Amino acid sequence: MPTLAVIGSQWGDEGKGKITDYLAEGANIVVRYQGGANAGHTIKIDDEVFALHLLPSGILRKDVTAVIGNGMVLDLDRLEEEFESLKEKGITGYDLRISDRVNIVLPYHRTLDGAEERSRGAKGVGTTGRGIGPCYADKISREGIRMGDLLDEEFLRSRIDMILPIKEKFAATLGEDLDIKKEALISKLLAYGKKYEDSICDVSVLINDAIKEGKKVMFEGAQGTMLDVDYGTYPFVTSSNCTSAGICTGVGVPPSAVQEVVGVVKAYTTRVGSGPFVTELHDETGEMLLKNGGEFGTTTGRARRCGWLDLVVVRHAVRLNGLTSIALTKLDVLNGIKEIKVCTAYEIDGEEVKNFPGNPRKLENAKPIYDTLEGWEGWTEETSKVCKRGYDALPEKMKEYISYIEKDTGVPVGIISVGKGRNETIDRR
Ligand code: 2SA
Ligand code: GDP
Ligand code: MG
Repeated sequence: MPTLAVIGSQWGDEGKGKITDYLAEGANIVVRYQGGANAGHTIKIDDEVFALHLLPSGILRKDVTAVIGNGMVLDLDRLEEEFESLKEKGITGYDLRISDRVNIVLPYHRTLDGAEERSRGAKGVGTTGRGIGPCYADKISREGIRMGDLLDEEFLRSRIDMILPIKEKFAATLGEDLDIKKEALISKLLAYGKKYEDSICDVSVLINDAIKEGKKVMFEGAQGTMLDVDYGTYPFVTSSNCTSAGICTGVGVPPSAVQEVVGVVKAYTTRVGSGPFVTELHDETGEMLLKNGGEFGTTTGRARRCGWLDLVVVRHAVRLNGLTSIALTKLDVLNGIKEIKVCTAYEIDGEEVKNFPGNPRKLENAKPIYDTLEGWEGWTEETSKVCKRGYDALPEKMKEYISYIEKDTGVPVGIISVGKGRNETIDRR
């Protein structure tokens, strides 16, 4: 299949990094279409662990062109840090392209992110503090700086002259003095422009041409469906369209360009940050998932909230993204649990609700309706060995869990992940 998207089907951290890296074998291009340095995609190759925030997960495969699409928000200081950490691990010589239209995260976006969160008080979103919301807000209110602007000093100056006073006034209303050193900022941006001049391009032309030539193009999502600014748990969401719809505007391709859509589903649910989470567990099972799953933010280190698999959420993701298959991850974390619960619907004000509600007040009253499945207690085989033997070697109860998800969602589970490594993966596609 020449084009394929990898999308988070829950609240992010489903294992998109691992799955994108796995699927990127033989790919020509991996392009990210939304989000910024708030993302944290972890990839384990042999004994080395890589945490990517801005760079597409294909960057670790030789011969893959990694592309930063216009729908992202790009923090060039963080990009430097990311290159540095890859260099320390011996990764150099990649092919990176950056959209001329991508909006740049500036230092004042990070300051404003913190100031806005503080102003929200107890009702805060729990952002990553990476300036994501303020940068996207500037994009929409037409007060952003884009990558292509860094190549044109006169234009950049005129933009900065217009934008800075507006930002300073707004910051003052939140009690912040941005204290921006204008000339230093302009010089820094121009230097970045020079540095990346050869990488800056029209991503829409690049990707559409590649598709016409029959190249294998992958679209990598960040965060997840429930953090989508339109269809997630608004206002507790990120500021971009994480769903497959975001690919069209975030890369500059028509809907027909996306042929396969792989939804990454974690075998249970996690969420980092504030907002509703119907299947959240506040007991020892929740603690066990946190501990065994290593559920700590890849970017901020925050502990993730944990709970049972919520199929209301997954069906929402199936419909919104047009999932053609599921990559089911972290099944190994459920090892040893006697009974596994799966949420199939919510009870809200005495009624059974099967579709994820848009009204946050309704969600406050939602109670999970569970089905209980037998776990695969006592399964102790080494996962990479089992994976070599294939699907049939998995414990019966795990296969029943997988079939249950397929039946409920109507989508085949094409990839099964039972560990962090590339070789801890079963491919049934
Ligand atoms: P923001 O910073 O404006 O995008 O925050 C808005 C909400 O989106 C959530 N969010 C995330 N949720 C899960 N994973 C993310 N990436 C990191 C990771 C997060 C981390 O891989 O672990 O390290 O904390 C991510 N990015 C944004 C965020 O928690 C807010 O709820
Ligand atoms: P992403 O944001 O969706 O890319 O996910 P993160 O990288 O933030 O978090 C997923 C974490 O789970 C990472 O530490 C991965 O290495 C790890 N992981 C991925 N798949 C599996 C799996 O099948 N089993 C286990 N135990 N860990 C996994
Ligand atoms: Mg993550």
